[in-house]
Amino acid sequence: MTFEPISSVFDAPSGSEISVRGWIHRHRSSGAIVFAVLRDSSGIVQVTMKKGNLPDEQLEAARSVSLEASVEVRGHICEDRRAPGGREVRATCFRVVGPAEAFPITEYQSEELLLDYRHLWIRSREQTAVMKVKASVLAGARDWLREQDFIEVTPPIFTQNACEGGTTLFKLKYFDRDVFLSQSAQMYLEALIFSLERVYSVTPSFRAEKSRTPRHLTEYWHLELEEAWVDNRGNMEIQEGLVTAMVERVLQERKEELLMLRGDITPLYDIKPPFKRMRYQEAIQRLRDQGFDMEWGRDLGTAEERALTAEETVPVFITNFPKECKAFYMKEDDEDPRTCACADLLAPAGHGEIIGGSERETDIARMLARMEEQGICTGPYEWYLDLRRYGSVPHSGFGLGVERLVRFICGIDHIRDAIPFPRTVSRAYP
Ligand code: NSS
Repeated sequence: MTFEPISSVFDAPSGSEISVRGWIHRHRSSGAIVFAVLRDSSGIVQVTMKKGNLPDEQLEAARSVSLEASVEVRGHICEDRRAPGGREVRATCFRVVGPAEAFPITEYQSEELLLDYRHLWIRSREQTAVMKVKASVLAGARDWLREQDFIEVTPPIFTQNACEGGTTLFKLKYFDRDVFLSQSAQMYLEALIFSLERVYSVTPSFRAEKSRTPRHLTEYWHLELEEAWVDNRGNMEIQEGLVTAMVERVLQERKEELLMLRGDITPLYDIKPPFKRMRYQEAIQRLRDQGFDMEWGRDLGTAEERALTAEETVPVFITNFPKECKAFYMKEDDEDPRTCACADLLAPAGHGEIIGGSERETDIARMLARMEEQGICTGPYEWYLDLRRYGSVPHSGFGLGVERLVRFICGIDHIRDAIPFPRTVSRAYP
């Protein structure tokens, strides 16, 4: 028997015969008829098993089958307005492949229980939809980056550097010394532009952040780019192009999933260049006008980012952050030396930061001075400083939190639902 994807039930001619297989998603029997909704990776379909249409022992097997058992069905496609999608399969053959014990997830469950059973809960229609969206987001990024002559590279995860500061590092034993799990591939990407010029990577990044918020994971997927000969302005244009291509790809491939997840998809059509640009100075002024107590030099937090973007329909770049709240590798802005040539990209409608990026300092003396100011010991960074010693070149780059973007696109409340097996402060199981 050859099996077709369940979605093809809705494309094939009515009356034709089809074999499908999948898992029992819903199930009920009334008198001589058994109704089951079957699920596979392509969708769901109603299957009806009626006495006389299939051997009695198969009807009995269908009657007693449990939710989430895997099964094979052969039957005829029939129009039926009451069935999901307007069609059903009337079975002539039914076989259980893998029976199921009583499924531990029932209709109303606490969030904690769903997280304990995450390995089973990821079968849900919502979770499946999010994972499909995520795959399209990544495919859209990779295709666009290839068109723009970026080369995908594979940086390490074990590292001795703190790219984003010491407070959020996971330390582990590496034979007889300590290493960290990577917070960012940035420094390695910087090393790679000297031969490849335009590079990107997609890697897990790790942050030992005690933040229990709907936008923090301790392990997340990081899409990072680095570009030689590009300044901060060019860096922002690349971000606009990339984010637009990612959203466009999802709209092309995953409209049905988006409709299920967020209902209204029209706001996603507004994600097109130019995105808005606002200097930090203006941002804190606006925040003060809204009653926030914001002094110069403080980074924006969740509440501030939400307030700044609540009414926006396109993403907003906040540029020119004060040097004291940003990393030592960021280049000082030529026109406003109190600030960095940098930008954070905030998603609209209150979603907050999805990208952090900047032009990089290329001058070794200035970089050493910044490191000293911030009390960073240069030992582990000698190799990184070498990049300023041998053919230093103007360059910029950024990092996009894949789950942050997926959360925004899908309109989901919590970032943990943008990754199949979330790692947070309180959870590393299953
Ligand atoms: O700390 S970042 O703002 N910047 C960097 O790591 C740079 N070194 C990247 C680069 O230039 N190559 O993090 C970048 C993005 C940030 O905008 C978020 O979207 C995401 O990474 N991010 C996170 N996502 C989920 N959970 C956590 N904890 C998290 N931290 C950052």
